[in-house]
Amino acid sequence: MTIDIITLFPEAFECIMSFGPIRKAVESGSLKIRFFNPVDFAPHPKQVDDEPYGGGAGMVMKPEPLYKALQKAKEGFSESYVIYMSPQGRILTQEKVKELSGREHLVLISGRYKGIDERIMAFVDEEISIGDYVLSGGEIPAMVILDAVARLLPGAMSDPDSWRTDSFEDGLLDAPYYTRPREFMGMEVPEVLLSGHHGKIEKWRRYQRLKRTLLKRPDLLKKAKLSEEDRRILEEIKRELGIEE
Ligand code: 4FV
Repeated sequence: MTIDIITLFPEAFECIMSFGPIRKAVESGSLKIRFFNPVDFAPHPKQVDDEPYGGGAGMVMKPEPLYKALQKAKEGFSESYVIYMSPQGRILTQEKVKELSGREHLVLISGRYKGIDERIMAFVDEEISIGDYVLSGGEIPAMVILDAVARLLPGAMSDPDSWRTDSFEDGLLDAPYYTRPREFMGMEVPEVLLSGHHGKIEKWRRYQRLKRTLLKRPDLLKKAKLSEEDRRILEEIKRELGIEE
């Protein structure tokens, strides 16, 4: 897949592209990343922002340089999916990440200043937010999508199966992890994990995922794929912890 990023600061991405799943996905050929800087599409004197009509503080990104950068990025692609990163967007989820990782061409528009001229939204397929707070630019949100999508691509992860047990994979939070040493600061590793009994270990991890999701993100349980056994375990945990409905 190709992920194009429209940004005034392409240099901001150099670091996260130089290691980990993003670099490995690019090296394995499953991912191509390109940058389009609106400045390169702005007529002299290269103005990419201007005052907002109607007054008010801050500046707005001008439509023409953004439009030309977008047209250039879409050249040669039959199907491009254009995303504008903004607080007005739907909050990014792993479900959305998986959907995006199946596409051939993504264009991520990273705004700056107060945002982009609203007329560019006519060329945007989806608005996505990474959370209910305000950043100084859309670059970090674009990096979030880049990392979350890249790690699902062939060649990105040393253990391709690793993401299968990730949080949200089946709508639940992940189980706790332990590694050597067996004893740390007086704290032991749960016995079952040392038993080598994979059935018991799987059961324990499922129990932990259900319990942690119930305690930390009960909202997720509504959408999670739960078996009858899961529901029975959840009722048992609620009884144990005295959690009312
Ligand atoms: C943001 C977010 C975000 C708003 C104005 C960039 C800033 C500035 N994007 N999720 N939260 N964007 O705060 O995606 O241009």
